[in-house]
Amino acid sequence: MKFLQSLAKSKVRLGTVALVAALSANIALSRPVQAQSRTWATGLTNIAAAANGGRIINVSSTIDNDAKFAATNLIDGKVYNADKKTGSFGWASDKYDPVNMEYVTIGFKDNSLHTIGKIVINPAASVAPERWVKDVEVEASTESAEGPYQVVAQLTVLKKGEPQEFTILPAPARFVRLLFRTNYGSDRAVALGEVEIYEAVNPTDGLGGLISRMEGAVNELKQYRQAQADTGGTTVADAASDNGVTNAALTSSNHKPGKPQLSEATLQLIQQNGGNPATASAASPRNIAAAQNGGRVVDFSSTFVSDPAKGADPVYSPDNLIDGDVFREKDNAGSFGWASQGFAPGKQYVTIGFRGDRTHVINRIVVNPSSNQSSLRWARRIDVQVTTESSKTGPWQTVATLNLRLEPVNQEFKIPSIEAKYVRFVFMANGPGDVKLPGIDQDVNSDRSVSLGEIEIYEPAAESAALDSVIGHLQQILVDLKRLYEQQGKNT
Ligand SMILES: [Ca+2]
Ligand SMILES: [Ca+2]
Repeated sequence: MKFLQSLAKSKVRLGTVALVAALSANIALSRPVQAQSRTWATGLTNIAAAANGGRIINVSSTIDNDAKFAATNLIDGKVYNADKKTGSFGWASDKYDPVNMEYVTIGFKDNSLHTIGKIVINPAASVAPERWVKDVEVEASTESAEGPYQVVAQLTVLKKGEPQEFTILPAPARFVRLLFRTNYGSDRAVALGEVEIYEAVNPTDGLGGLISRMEGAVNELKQYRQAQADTGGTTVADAASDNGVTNAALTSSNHKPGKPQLSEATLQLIQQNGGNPATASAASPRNIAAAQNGGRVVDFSSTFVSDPAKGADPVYSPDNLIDGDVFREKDNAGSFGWASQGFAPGKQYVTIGFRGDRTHVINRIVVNPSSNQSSLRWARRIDVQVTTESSKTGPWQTVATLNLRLEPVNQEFKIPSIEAKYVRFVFMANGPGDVKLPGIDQDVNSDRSVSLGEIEIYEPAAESAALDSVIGHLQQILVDLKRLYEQQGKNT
C-alpha cells in the first residue's frame, strides 16, 4: 500500500485516489485483465527528444551534406509546415539503398538503459513525399552504439504527414537504431520528420500494474465504441476478443448475443468510476423522425388520389409516416400510412427532416409497411439517402438499402453512423415480387401506388456520449497516474 500513500500525498485528484482504493480492494474479486496482451501502457515523456537528453549518435548519410537536413532535426520536436514555412526540414539520407539500409542511431540521456514500449514517427520532411519513409526496422542494443543489436519491431509508416504511433513489445535499449527499408517510390533518398520514443510502464510494479490495467480498459472501451459506431451496436464479432480476451471472460448485465461486449474488469472500472454502463447502453434513444419529437416531412413526390374529382387524398398524407401509429387490418383501425400516386422504381420518395432543421448522427432506422392499401403496393425495397445540405437538391448520399418483409410489423435496420440533416426514402420496389413472367418487372407489383405505414429514425447519441465521457474521464486519470509514476521513478 506504499504507492497508495504516495498517491494520497500527491496532487492527483481525490477521485483518482478513491478509484485506486476501490480497485485495490477489488483486485481479489476481479478477473485478471488480459486486455493488455497486445497493448501496454507507456509513459508520457519522449525520451528521444533532445529537450529530454536524447541524442543522435550516428547517421548513415545526409543529403548533399546539407545542414538543413541534419539528423538532429529528427528529435527537435518540430515538423516542417509547408504552408507556413515553419518548423525544421526533417532528415533525408544521401542515397536510397534498400539492401544496405540507411539508418540513424538514437541514444538517451547519460547513455541510460530504458525499457522502450512505443515509437512515434512523423514522416513529414521537407522533400517530395515519394522520399518519405515507409518500412522501418527498429533495433535495440543494451551494450554499445555499434551493437550487438536485436530487432525489436518492423513498422510500416503511412504516407501521411502526421505522428503515427506504434506500440512495440517492451524491449531493453540503451541505443535504438532505425533502419530504413523502403520509401514511397524515390531512388534518391529516404526521409522523415520526427521520431519519438516512450518507455513501457512496468506492469509488475504496483502503480505500473494499475496503469497497465487502466490503459487496457481504456483501449477496450475505445474498441467497443468503434465497434458500436461501425455497426450501430450490433452484429459484430466481440470487440474484446480481438484483444486477446477469451469469450468466457466476457460478461455484461445486459448481454445480448452478437453485441460487442466489455470485459467484467472494465465494467467494474466504469462502475467504480461513477459511470453506469448498464443504464448507458439501456437508455433508449428517441425517435427523432416522430412528429411529436419535432420530425417533419419536408418533401415528397406525391399523395394517393382516391377520387380524381377530389385530388390528393389526405387520409394517405405523408405525415402519416411519422405519426406514431400504423394501420391494423385486424380491427380496421389506425392511421392509413402514406401512399403515392403512381409507382415506378426511383420516382417516388419522401424526405424527412428533424426539429429545427438540425443535423444528427443517425445509425438506426425502423420501418413498418402496414398501410390501408393492398399489400401488392406495400414498399418492398427502399434506398435511404442522406444530405447535410439541401432538402431539395442534396447532394444525396445513398447509405443503405432496406429490404422489407411484407409483414405488418416494425422492421429494424442498422446503418453505419452518419450525419444527416435530411433523410430521403426512395422507393425502389413494391409488392411480393413473386410474379415470374417474361416482360414483368419484378420490382413493380403495382404501378398504381407504393405505400408505407411508419418511419422511425434513431441516433446513437445517448450511448456514445456516455461512453465518450467515461473514456475522457479515465484518460485524464491515466495521465495523472503516469505523471505520478514518472515522478516516482525520478525520486528513486
Ligand atoms: Ca523534427
Ligand atoms: Ca403511421
